[in-house]
Amino acid sequence: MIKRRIWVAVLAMMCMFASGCGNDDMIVLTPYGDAIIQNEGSSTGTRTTAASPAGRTSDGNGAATAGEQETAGTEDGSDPSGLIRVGFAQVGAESGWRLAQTQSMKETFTEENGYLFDFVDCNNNQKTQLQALERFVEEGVRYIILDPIVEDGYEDALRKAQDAGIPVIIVDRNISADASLYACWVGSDFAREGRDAAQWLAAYLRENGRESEDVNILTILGSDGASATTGRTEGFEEIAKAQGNWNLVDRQTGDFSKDGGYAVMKAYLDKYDDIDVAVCQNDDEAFGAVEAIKEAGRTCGPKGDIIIISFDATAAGFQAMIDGDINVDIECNPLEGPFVAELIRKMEKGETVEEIQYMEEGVFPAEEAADVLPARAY
Ligand code: GYE
Repeated sequence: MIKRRIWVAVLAMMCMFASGCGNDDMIVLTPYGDAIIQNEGSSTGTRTTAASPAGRTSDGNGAATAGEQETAGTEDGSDPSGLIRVGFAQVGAESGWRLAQTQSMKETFTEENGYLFDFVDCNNNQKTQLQALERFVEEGVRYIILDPIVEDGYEDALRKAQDAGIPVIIVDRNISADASLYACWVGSDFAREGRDAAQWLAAYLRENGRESEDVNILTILGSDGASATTGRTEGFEEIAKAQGNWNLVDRQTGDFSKDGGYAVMKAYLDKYDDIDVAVCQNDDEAFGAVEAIKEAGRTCGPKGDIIIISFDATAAGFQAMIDGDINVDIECNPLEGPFVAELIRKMEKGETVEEIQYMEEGVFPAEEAADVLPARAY
């Protein structure tokens, strides 16, 4: 590996100084500090936003540069003050995770750091989000950050941004639009999170001598159409279906909110007598579910009847584990601001950016919560 890194670095330098590479070759910087040579048209999972003398062009599809449109800012999309204008179309404020992500972005894109940040809370409404994107393009921001509420329906908006030469960085949730329509994506591997949850459950049942029991599982889904929902569901079900004795009894949406989690769990408790596991697709839903379980005179958590699996691993989720209400929290890391800033820094310099970047995440069972919580950043 080290040998390979030295080799590619040497090759990259030879290429730069001896112009031994064709015009179409480009040097790609990987997140590990490696430099690799990439031919135009070859795909190594990275994307270039080439620099023009004015600082930026579109992502290579021959669309207009920012200077060719009428904007409220300067020609290259920066503010007259010299700050870089960045528009962020945020999903909403439905959960503790979401607030942590918003804070990460707001702390990163400050005026002190050289940015003029245009933040829009889209209140979980795709129409509002599409309007925000349209306004960003009309006003000629330099970069757009989009956290897509649902997977589908962004093609036209992305095409307009591309035509205006504005790179779009997708964060957190995935999008079904063709990857050629946006610059790059930073977020979580939701299917892996779902598999992690199911694998934790399999190990937990084994440790407690319950591996051959019938296990009745109820899921409280996240918001409809969101990739965080579909990914976590697919990942969990992939492992669950291979178990033979796990029954996926029901799944209904709690919309990633505490109220939603409460309402769905209350309905489940009325309808089903024998519930072994409740999979809550985020912490807020888990808090609502725990409330409904307690109100019904039932118990949950490591010492209770119903096993609670949650996602996000916010500080409040850790506290609920310490309080004995949740069994395990699958981490989803919302601190994406610095990653996005690094992508913008590279694009400003005309460097290649990573097309896909996953956040680093772990699995936290209740017995570790008290030790880990003090070091948590969100
Ligand atoms: O799990 C949930 C939020 O998209 C990963 O959305 C995000 C999810 C997160 O509301 O709490």
